Amino acid sequence: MKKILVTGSLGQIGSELVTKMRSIYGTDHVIATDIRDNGSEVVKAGPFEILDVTDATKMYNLAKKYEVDTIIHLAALLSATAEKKPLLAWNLNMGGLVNALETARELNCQFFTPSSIGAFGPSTPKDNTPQDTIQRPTTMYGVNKVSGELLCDYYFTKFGVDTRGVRFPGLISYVAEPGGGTTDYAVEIYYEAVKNKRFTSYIDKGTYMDMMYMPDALNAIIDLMEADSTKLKHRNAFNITAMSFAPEEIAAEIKKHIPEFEISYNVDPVRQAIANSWPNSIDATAAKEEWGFKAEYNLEKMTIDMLEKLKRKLN
Ligand code: VAH
Repeated sequence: MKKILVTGSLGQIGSELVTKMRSIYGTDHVIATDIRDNGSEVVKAGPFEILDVTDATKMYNLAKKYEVDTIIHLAALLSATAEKKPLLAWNLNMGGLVNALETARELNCQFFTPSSIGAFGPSTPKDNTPQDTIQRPTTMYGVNKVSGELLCDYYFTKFGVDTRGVRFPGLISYVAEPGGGTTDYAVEIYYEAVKNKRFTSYIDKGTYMDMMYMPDALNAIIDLMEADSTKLKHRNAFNITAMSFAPEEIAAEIKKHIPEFEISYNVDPVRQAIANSWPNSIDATAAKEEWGFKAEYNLEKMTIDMLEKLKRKLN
């Protein structure tokens, strides 16, 4: 039976992935860790440890103490924050990753860490971006993600560590609010629609980015980690996506449910420049063929669920 250590467990992905994995593998089989204790259900419902991922010794000791066989490494700074604090981002994103990979190597653990559409740059083909293509990102986050992909492949070929990863698009969820991303406008718009029936977007109209609803992201992680390794031609990391839209399109979908909802624009040049450097849409054929990736939610279905869940959460 799997025994899993998750870093960044209180973040946007971790806070839902830990709960879902505990329901599948057993509460005591999923050890949640994060740099702080926020008293949430993730902390209270099962094993939780404080862990700063730049502390290699503590990470190794925790993995050994709980005799884990799987490491899900999520702790990282996202694109907009990384652009504001590039050296902190390099030290945390790459230092944490090396520590997690070394722990996985020494304790023979299976390993997952996410990459991102941020691993592509302005010279990457923007439409239906291929699985294997040019990756010259112009953000520190993108440099971290491309370096991370290469490092994870190196640990697989050099040391035989079973490393796997996906290039996540923007993730949309109603449980833990994301922090410091470029695609987070697509989360905030739902909160503002429910609370104020209006939203000012920092990303300009006509800016297309790949997106995915969190339930599909969680299933992708679990499906990839359970996949038959002999079928994997790629490892770090697979293109996956569910939809691609621009701000005016998500606004129009919300208006179908909240007719008085209005969107306006106050473009943030930093996050707009990041968004402009990313693909408009990516091709997920390799993930579909090698491990059966599929997304259940499109923009229409996600909007129905997000608005329903947020009306309950906020009211
Ligand atoms: C970000 N949500 O905006 C993250 C993600 C593809 C975007 O990597 O930085």
